[in-house]
Amino acid sequence: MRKLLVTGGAGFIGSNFVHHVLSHTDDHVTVLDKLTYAGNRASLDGLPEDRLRFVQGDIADAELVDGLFAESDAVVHYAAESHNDNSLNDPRPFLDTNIVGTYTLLEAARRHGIRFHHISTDEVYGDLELDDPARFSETTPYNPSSPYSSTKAGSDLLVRAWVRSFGVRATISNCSNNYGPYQHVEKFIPRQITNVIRGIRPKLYGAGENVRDWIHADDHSSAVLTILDRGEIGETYLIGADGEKDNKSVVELILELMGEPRDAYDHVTDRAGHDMRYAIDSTKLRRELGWEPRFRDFESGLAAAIDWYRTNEAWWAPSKDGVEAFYASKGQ
Ligand code: NAD
Ligand code: TDX
Repeated sequence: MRKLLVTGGAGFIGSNFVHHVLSHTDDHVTVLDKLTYAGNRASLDGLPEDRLRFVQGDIADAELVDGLFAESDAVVHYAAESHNDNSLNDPRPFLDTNIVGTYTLLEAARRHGIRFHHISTDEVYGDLELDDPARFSETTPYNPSSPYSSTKAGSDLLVRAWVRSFGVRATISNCSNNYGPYQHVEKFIPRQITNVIRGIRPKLYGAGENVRDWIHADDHSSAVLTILDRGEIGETYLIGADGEKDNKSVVELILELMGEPRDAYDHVTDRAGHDMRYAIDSTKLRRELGWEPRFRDFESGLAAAIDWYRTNEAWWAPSKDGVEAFYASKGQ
């Protein structure tokens, strides 16, 4: 029986991983989460209480972190400020959590000699042209565009340095865009679904040609558990499920699945520095660790997510008006 510490376990992907671990292993999980605007304790409701402990706190709190590392066998680090649009508005929390917070965890991992898995993003590689046949791989040079992605890139480089200089037993994964239940309504897909539910027209940044490589959050979780169990220390693994789609097609599909005309959306002010295209080549993870995604049909995964937002309005409604007021103030 392993004792796992999961940072950011009340967020979208972290909570998915906690659900996944508790249903696929005998592990006991401690979640460390600050419960920022993005964290929601209710995302962990219904899980077995004898195998899950929740600690509210900051990953940059060295004393708290040290005590929790002393009681754990391994750490999976999801906690982050995660939204590009927020990072353009106020970068400071991104530096505090993504850089200083990760540093604080690495120092504790070093002191306690503990296995550490760092969750990161494909955005550290910058973006690709629409007609570029290339996809990101583990050897693509870092070239982040936004305050968010540059702080994630910085956190990845800290992990690599702590592996090489101090022998920390860490792995890193960089995943593409996730979708599924429990995602905050600030993000693209939940924003458009909940807009339609509320009778608001979906909002597409710029021309909507930008491409994201979508993966279901359940597939991200199974990949992370695979890397935690079988990944080689010091290695980086890219996680992706061959799900490239342009934003315009995604909005049109959401409208169609929700019974609305496919063109019932607005074009709004584009994001500053908007990355054009992300695309992941996950050959290394598949070949070396034998991982495969289960959700290969985006349309049915999206339909299930739409059902979830329809039946779980109490989960997202408290955030919706504030998020839309923030976007409206920026013409988005
Ligand atoms: P999220 O914003 O939904 O959740 C982040 C969680 O971290 C929240 O529960 C929040 O309360 C917590 N948190 C924030 N600051 C904290 C702090 N200082 N101390 C403790 N807890 C804190 O984000 P997400 O979409 O679930 O992303 C989780 C991780 O996965 C991030 O590291 C992100 O970079 C990475 N990632 C996300 C995606 C995606 O598509 N969403 C893709 C690839 C990688
Ligand atoms: O209302 C919108 N309209 C729109 O066209 C919003 C919120 C977004 N967009 C566009 C911007 C992007 O091209 O949709 C795309 C996806 O936007 P986000 O959901 O904000 O995701 P992105 O910026 O791609 O980053 C996400 O994937 C990588 C996560 O938020 C990151 O945490 C992760 O690292």
